[in-house]
Formats: sequence, structure tokens, C-alpha cells
Amino acid sequence: MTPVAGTPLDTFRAELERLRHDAAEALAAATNAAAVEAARVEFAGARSGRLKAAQKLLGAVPAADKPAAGRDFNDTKASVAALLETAQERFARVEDQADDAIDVTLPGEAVTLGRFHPITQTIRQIQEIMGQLGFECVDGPEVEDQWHNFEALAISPEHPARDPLDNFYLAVARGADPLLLRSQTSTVQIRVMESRDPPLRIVSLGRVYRPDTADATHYPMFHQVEGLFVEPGTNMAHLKSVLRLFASRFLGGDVHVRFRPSFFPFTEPSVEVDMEWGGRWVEMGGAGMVDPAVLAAVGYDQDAVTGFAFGLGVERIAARRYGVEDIRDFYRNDVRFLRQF
Ligand code: FA5
Repeated sequence: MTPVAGTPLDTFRAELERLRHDAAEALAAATNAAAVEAARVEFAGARSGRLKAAQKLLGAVPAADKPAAGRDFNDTKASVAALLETAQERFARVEDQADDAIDVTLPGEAVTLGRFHPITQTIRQIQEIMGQLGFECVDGPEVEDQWHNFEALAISPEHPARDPLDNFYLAVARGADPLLLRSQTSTVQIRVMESRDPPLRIVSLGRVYRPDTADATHYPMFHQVEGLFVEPGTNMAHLKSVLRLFASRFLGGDVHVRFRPSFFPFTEPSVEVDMEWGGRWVEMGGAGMVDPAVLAAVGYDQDAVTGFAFGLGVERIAARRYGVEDIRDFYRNDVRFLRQF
């Protein structure tokens, strides 16, 4: 029997249709999880939801129409449940995202950037300045043989500088010609002159090792900057000009350079180099004209070739520049100290 308008079945179906339509509309309009929950209570609430109320209308439907009405009811219930589920998922996703989202109103987390160690910074600055003066940077090994550390530099076997107590000889290399940790970067002068012809303008920065007791101006491992300039007609005035230009650029302002007579086996004449900056004279290193014996040792014509060399302590220069009173501070690994540079 086809139901006609106005029968209880029609009324029932019309209510189901309204209910489904209203639920769809309410859920489409919901803008947050609370609105979805309110719609759930209104339509699918177990006690007084509209589905529950519609179910009660089922009782008024004649027995013959009940199976069809029951199916319609179940369909409506299922489609409202599906609408609810879709809406709930939509806001669950939004809320999950909200948990991970960045609150742009919170103060930012400071990012701590690393930086180079002050000695590394100093080395790079020295390389840059010397590069501007036309000096090329070269490297040499830290483990050296007797020839490069002493003999080619005219440091004879009986010279006190070769004393085992003043050097780190390597136990693995005990023998007639034991290797050692280089005690000066002057080794690189020899290595460069052995492999190249003049003219030369080189600078070499690296570690050197001496069994010195650590104090405010000494450390058993430190760095030197070695310069070598070999060109015809070179003299001590050129040496002083280069050192003064370097010191003025590195320290800033007008730096005075003072030479005091000294002795190094590999330079003649030899000087100690002092620099005056901020009203104080500080000893920075040694220098001089390359000794003819050294030129001969590397196979140069000692009558035709002239050059100067210098070797400065990098820690001493850095301490002077940054106002550090004790060079041991560079190696204590105290980040409060290191952060200042
Ligand atoms: C030399 O090492 C020579 N090779 C320098 C040189 C090169 C002279 C070229 C002539 C020509 P000296 O031993 O004086 O020289 O050391 C040079 C500088 O290294 C010192 O003036 C000082 O600044 C630094 N120095 C020496 N020993 C230490 C140490 N234990 N800790 C920190 N710096 C040091």
C-alpha cells in the first residue's frame, strides 16, 4: 500500500527529513568542537535528542508501515552519525595542529651561535692583513726532523736550543735523528726556500711546542706567525716597515716598533721586536736578516740573495689586542671568557 500524504508514515518521514536537514545545516555552520558537541546533543543525545524523539513517533506508524519506517529511521540515524563524525574529525585535526602550532606572542628562544676561538680569529686576521701586504700563507708540519727545526737554521748539535729538556722529542723516533714537535715556525722558512726560488713573500701561522712552564705569558703549546721576505736589495728598514704596517693594522692606530739587538743563529743581524701600543712596550718576537749560512743550506746563492724573517707569538699579540692579562685564559675552555670575543 502506497502511503498518502498525511498518514503517520508521512509525518514520520517528514520529521526524519527535517531532522537530517537541520543536523547537516547545524554541523556545516559549526566553527569549533563545542558547536559540534552541542549539535550532537541536540540531534543524537541519548535522552532528549531529536533522533530519540523521532524514534518515539515510530510508535504511531501502523504495523504494516513499520518495517519501512524503521529502515528510514536507521538510515537517518546513520547519516546523522556520519555527519557528526566528519565534523568531529574536522575539529580534532584543527585542535591537534593547535597543540603543535607556534604561539607567536611568546618570547622567542634565543639561538646561541657558535664562534671562532679568539686565537683562530687572530690567526685569520693576521693572514688577511699579511695577504694585503702581498704575503702568501703556507703551512708546514708540526712533527719535524732535526734538519728543518735546527740544522738548516744553523743551530749546531751542541746548541742549548736542542737540549732534550727544551724540546718535545718523540719517543717513537728515538735514534740518531729523532723527530720532534717543532719548537718554532722558522722550519717553514726552510721548507719553502728548499722548494722554491726567490722572490718570496710568505707567512706561516701554526702551533709550536716547548716544555715551558705555563704562566701569564707562556704556554707549552702556542702559535707563531712566521714571515719570510726574500727579494733583491732587502734590508732592515723593509723589515721594520712591514712589522709596523702589520702592527698598526692589527692593533689599530699608530703602533711604534722597536728593535733591540739580539741573537738568533739563523739571522744576522738579529733583533727582538717590541711594539708600543697604549703607552706600553711589549715584546712580540724575534726577527732579522736571513743568515747567509741558511741561504747556503737551502741551496741559494748567498752572495746574490737577501731577505728578512720574523717570528712573533700569536698569543702575545692577541693578549695585547684584547687586553687579556694571562694567555692561559685562552686555553682554559671557560665559555664565559670565550664568549667575549
Ligand atoms: C723564535 O722562536 C724565532 N724562531 C723567531 C724568529 C723568527 C727570529 C725569524 C728571527 C727570524 P723566540 O724563541 O724568541 O724566537 O719566540 C718568538 C716569540 O714566541 C716570543 O717573542 C713570544 O712572543 C713567543 N713565545 C715564545 N715562547 C712562548 C711560550 N711558551 N708561550 C707563548 N708564547 C711564546
